Amino acid sequence: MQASQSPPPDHLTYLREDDRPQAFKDLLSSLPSEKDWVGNSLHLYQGFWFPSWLLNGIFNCQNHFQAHPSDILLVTNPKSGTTWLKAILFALLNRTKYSNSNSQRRHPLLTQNSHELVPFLEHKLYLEQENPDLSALASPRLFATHFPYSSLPQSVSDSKCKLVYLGRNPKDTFVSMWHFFSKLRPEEKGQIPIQEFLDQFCRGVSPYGPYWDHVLGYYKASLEKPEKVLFVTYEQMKLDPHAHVRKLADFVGCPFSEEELRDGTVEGILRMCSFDNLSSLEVNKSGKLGDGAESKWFFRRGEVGDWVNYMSAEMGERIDGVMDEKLHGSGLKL
Ligand code: PAP
Repeated sequence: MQASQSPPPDHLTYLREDDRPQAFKDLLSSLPSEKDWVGNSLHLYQGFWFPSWLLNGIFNCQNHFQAHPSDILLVTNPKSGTTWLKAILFALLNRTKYSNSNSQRRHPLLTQNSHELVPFLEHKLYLEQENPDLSALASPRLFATHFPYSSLPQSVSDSKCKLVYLGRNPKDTFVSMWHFFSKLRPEEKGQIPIQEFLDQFCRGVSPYGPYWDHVLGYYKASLEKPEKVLFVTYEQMKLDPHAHVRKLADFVGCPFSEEELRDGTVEGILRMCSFDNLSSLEVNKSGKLGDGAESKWFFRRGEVGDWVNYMSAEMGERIDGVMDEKLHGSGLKL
C-alpha cells in the first residue's frame, strides 16, 4: 500500500505522535499497523483499526468510563451523520429549556457546533484526561462515540444506558470520508487518490473499520437488546425525519406530548438541525473544533446518493460486493 509519509499539517497537533510512555509504545508496536492517507498509523486492536493518536483515549475510556443507567450514547462510524444526530439528540433532550415559550434563552446550537455540545468519549473526554470528572454533568448525560460494539467499556454493557446507532450507506460514507481525509492532508498533497483509498476501505482498513463489522455489531445488538440499542440509518432519517425523531424521543425516554406534536415542536427541531440551517450559521462556517479540524468540514453536501458524483459504477459495485458478502445472512441492507 502506498501512503503519505509526510507529517500532518501543523495545525493538526492532535495527529502528532507525541512522547508516550514506553509501555504504550511497546503495546503499539505489538499491534498490526498500516499508514493512512493523512500520514497517521492505524493499529488493529480488538479486531478494529484505530488511529494511533486515539488509542490512549480508547484505553482510558475502556478502563475508567462508568456508565449511568440514564446515559445516552450516540454511536456512529465516522462520516455517517454524527454531527447531525448529535444536534438532533441535543435539541430533543433540551427542548423544554430552549422552547419557543422560553425564547429568551438563545439555543446553544446557534452558537456552538454540536461536537462541542455533545462530547466524544474517546476523542475528547478520555483523550484529554485519563479519568475526567463527569460528575457535574446533568442527567441524562449525552455522549458520542465511534467505539465498535465489542470494544465498548464494560460499564456500558453492564448498565441500563441506551445506545443510538446511526448507520449510513457505505458508498456515501466512503465518499464523505475521502473528502474529509483529503482536507486533513497538507494542501500541496491534494486529494487522496480515490481508487487507492477504496482499496484500503475494501480491505477493511479505515478508522474504526472494517466498516461492515462496525455496523453489524450494533445491528445484531439492536435485534438482541432492542430496549438498549436503537439502530437507525441516515437514509431513514432523511426519508422520514419526523417519524424518526419521534422514534428517537420514545427510545431515549422523552416522548413528545400530544401538545408538542400539535404545536410543531418536532418540526422546530428538524428545522433547527437541518443541513441548510446548521451549515449557514457563523459558528459552523468559520469556527474550528478543538482538534484543529474546521467546523465547515463537517457540513459538505448532506445528501443521500452523492457517491455517484465521485465513484464509477464499477467502484460502487466493488463496495456493494464486499458489503453483500460480509452482511450475508444478517438481514441488514444499507
Ligand atoms: P464525524 O463522524 O467525523 O463527526 P459526520 O458528522 O458523521 O462526521 O460526517 C459529516 C457528514 O454528515 C457529511 O456528509 P457528506 O460528506 O456526505 O456531505 C455532512 O455533510 C453530513 N451532515 C452534517 N450535518 C448534517 C445535517 N444537519 N443534515 C444532514 N447531513 C449532515
